[in-house]
Amino acid sequence: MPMTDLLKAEEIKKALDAFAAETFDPKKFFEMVGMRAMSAENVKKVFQVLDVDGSGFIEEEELKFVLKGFSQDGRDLTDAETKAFLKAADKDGDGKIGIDEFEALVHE
Ligand SMILES: [Ca+2]
Ligand SMILES: [Ca+2]
Repeated sequence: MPMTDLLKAEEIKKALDAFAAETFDPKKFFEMVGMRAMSAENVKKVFQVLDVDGSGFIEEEELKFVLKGFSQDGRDLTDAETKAFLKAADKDGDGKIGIDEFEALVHE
C-alpha cells in the first residue's frame, strides 16, 4: 500500500523537508506526518509498509531507509540516527521494533 493512501503527501513532504538537514527525530516526524491522531489500525498499516521484508519487525537495516517508505525522495538515516531511533523505540531490547513498540512511539 502506498503511504499516500494513509497520509497526506503534502504533510509527508513538509516533514521530510524539516529533517532534510536536521537530526532526525522520529517522534516529531511521526507527529508532523499526522500519525499521532491516527487509529491503531492505520498505524499498523504504516508499520507494515516500513517492515519491507514482512518479518513482523522493523530491523535496523529497514530503519536506516525508513524515510524511503514515506517518499522515494526521503533521505537515508545516518548510523547515529538509526541507532538513536532504535534506542528510543526498542523497549524490550531485542534490537528491532515490534508493532507495540512502534505504536507506543507514535502515540506516547
Ligand atoms: Ca522487517
Ligand atoms: Ca524490540
